[in-house]
Formats: sequence, structure tokens, C-alpha cells
Amino acid sequence: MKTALIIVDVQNDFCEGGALEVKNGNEVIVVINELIKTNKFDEIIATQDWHPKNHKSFASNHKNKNVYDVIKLNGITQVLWPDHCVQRKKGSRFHKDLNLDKKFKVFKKGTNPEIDSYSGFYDNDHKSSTGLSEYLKKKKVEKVYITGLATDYCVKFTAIDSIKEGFSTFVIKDAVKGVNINKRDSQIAFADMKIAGVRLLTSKQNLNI
Ligand code: VGL
Ligand code: ZN
Repeated sequence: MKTALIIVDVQNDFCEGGALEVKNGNEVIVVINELIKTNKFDEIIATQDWHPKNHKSFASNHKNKNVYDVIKLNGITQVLWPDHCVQRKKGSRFHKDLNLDKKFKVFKKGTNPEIDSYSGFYDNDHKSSTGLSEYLKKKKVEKVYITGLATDYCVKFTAIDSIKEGFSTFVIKDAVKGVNINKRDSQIAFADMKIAGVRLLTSKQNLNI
């Protein structure tokens, strides 16, 4: 059975000192590097948040709005973020310590200024695909292991879409970290993922690959 390691958004803006820093986000990097080193995965995928600078998920692109305000954007609930992961800027680059020198493939998301894309598979309205599902199916991948940032947004939505697309889906708990605007958000995200059928593992367990 073919497997994929998915590395969600390990980009400078989500790491220490970044515009949308995930507390202790950098700690996932060593864990992910160890997973890459095992050579056990048939495919290694990195997703990349890749926004144009007029992206409507940025508070700065709305009048009289603050970071973390919640609005309706084209009918969909949207948290307003600090400007982050702007295309071709330093903040959107993968963290330099992430060991992506093995063969890997990048899927970019969040490129349409009118809609956010937390999932690595689809925009938040589920209408536009990044091509990730088609790619994994073409490569005959059946099992997907998800790592990266952030547990309560892009990891969660990627994992739930992965289940919807029919992949056996595992999230490696010590290889993810959350934004936690509210302090229980990661816990809630783990519960939501479990309800959807995602299985939670740690990198120390036998990954059963
Ligand atoms: C993310 C908020 C906004 C993430 C991306 O990668 O979890 N969160 N854009
Ligand atoms: Zn984003």
C-alpha cells in the first residue's frame, strides 16, 4: 500500500518570529526531518500557503477591522489574519531547517484573493481543487500521514478533506502545533478530526507503514 507524508505550511511566517507565529511551531521541524529520514514514505508533499497581497483573509485589506475579527467573506466565516505568506516574500518560504532535499512535491493554496484555503486539497468553499487529491490518486497512495502547522486550521482541514477523499488518514500529534487563538483550539481540533475518522499517532509509535 502506497503512503504519503504531507507537510502542511512549515513556512517562515508560521515559525518563530513570523507574522503569524505558532507558539513553539519550530519544534515540529526536527520531528518531520526524522520522518523524512526514515525513507518509508512513497511520496513527500509540502503544502505552501501562498497569498497575493490583496488577499481578503488579511485584516489589513478591510476597513475598520482588526486581526482575529471574524467576518463573513462571500458567505463563509473568515478569521482575519495578519498579513502572512505573501507570494515570493521571505515569510512564505519553507523554513530553512526543514529537510526537503529528498524528492518532494509542492502544492500551493490560498492564491485566490476572494477565498481562504485552509485545506491542502480544496479552497474553503470546496469548489477549487489544488490538484493534491488527483495527484495522490494517480500515484496510488492510500495512506496519508499529516504533519505541520497549524493544528487548528490547515492541519485540521487538510486531514478532514483527506478522509473525505477516501484516504486512510493519520495525524502525527508531536509533528503538529496549533495557533490557539483560544487556548483549547488544538484540543477541539483533535476531537473534530477524530470524529471525522482521522487517526492520531505519535512519531514514536510504529507508524504501521
Ligand atoms: C493557516 C491561518 C491562515 C495555517 C494559514 O497554515 O494553519 N492559518 N492561513
Ligand atoms: Zn493563510
